[in-house]
Amino acid sequence: MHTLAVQLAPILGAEKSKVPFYIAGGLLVAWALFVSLVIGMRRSDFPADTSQQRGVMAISAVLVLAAVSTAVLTSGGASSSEAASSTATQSSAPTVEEPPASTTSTASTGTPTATTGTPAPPSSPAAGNTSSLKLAANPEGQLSYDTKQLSAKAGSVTITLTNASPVEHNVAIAEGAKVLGSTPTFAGASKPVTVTLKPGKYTFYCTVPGHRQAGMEGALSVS
Ligand SMILES: [Cu+2]
Repeated sequence: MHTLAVQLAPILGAEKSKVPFYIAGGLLVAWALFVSLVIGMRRSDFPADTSQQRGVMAISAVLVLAAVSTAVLTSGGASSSEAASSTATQSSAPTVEEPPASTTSTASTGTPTATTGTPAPPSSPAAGNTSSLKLAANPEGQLSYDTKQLSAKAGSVTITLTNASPVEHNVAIAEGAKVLGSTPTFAGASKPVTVTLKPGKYTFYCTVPGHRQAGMEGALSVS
């Protein structure tokens, strides 16, 4: 019975929490040996009847269930298939079961720090700023804004134009001769225009013909 020595070796070396698993597994192996060797070989008429057959099957089922369940309980989260296979290969059970438990714990603790470690998508520091500016056309219909000087931080710059007059206006943001963005041309409402700007000197003006020349323009300073 050198298989018994194989059974006892991991039991003595294993931690106490796995003892129920080895007891149940040992009982299962002992039962299998008993049925196959003692009864099966010496008694040719076995199983004698169906009740005896059912008794052997019932005891076998209970022992397999006990071995699998104790394997699952003592292995700390290993799947039932791993537990079932470890009952078949008893001697390698302690080394097989330890790695999955440790890898799952490091994986679960690793993910939260990974998600909190990168809160925002990569972007330049300047792009993080958002400036919101207000501009109004003359409410009496004169061709002028309420200011000729605006300033903003580099990044996303929004100018909201309020035009309470009956004359249609807009506001465009330009760098030199290049228009970077503009509101629609409208009257009796407020509409925004948003552009992303680096530090520098820009202009804003109304693109309705004649309005810029009449005075609807100003300087936009971005720092
Ligand atoms: Cu205008």
